[in-house]
Amino acid sequence: MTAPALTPELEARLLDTAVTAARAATDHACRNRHRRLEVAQGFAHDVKLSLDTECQKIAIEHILERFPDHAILAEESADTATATSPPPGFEWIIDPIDGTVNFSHALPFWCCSIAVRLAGRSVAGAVHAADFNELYTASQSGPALCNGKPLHVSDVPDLAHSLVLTGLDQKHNPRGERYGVFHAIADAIQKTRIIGVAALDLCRVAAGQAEGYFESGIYTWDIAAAGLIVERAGGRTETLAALGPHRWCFLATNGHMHDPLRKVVVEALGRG
Ligand code: LIP
Repeated sequence: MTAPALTPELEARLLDTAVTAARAATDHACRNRHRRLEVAQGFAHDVKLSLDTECQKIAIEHILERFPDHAILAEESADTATATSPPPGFEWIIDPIDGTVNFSHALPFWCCSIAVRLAGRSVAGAVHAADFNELYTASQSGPALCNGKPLHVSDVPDLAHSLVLTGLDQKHNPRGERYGVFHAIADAIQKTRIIGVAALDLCRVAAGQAEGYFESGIYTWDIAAAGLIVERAGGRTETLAALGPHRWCFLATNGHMHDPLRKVVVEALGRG
């Protein structure tokens, strides 16, 4: 089956739909903030909120109203046990609340991330960080924007002057390698930060506020929209390993210090 044609008009409609759906999801989360502790499922280092599922439903309704025959891959309903290939046509990738733990603590570092892929490649994406009033967008042939203003990655050329956003994969990687990689990155650069919201971290790389982002294990819905935003802002993204269904070891940078950071990460991962 051949992939459907992506005209400029369709690209614009897809982006507009990603924005509308992301805004609708965050609007629901904000209006129901008083319910932020309603837990659907608890884990040792993570949580699923009732609002995750509700916001996801709202986003899906907005998308299917406009594109009823498109496929959906969404965090709260995804099958993370069975390996599947992306469909040949359009597929929407939804993280209704990225940074759920932050949201549940009333920390403002959370967002809704929505991307649409064609044959497995992101062609449009929106990240809405409601508490910062920041809407990040990009499309395959359009610029990366924050609230309509162009984004560009930083010019910082080397590790010594770089700030890198990262995370600790506590849920899926209990063996301790995560601390080895963290130490290696921390020793090589100016500063690391763990903010706990991958999509927004990547948008901050696109905005030139951080030079890099690395996580040893992260899901497709955390990176599908913001990875495109980094690329359209002039940065570089790279999947270092496929870890299982929808899960990746992932690096994104301003491009200038990509190879040196990649070397640090790969060597540390190799040491286990
Ligand atoms: C979270 C990410 C965070 C990562 C966590 C988790 P969620 O997404 O954004 O950066 O370190 O492992 O995946 O679960 O809040 O949508």
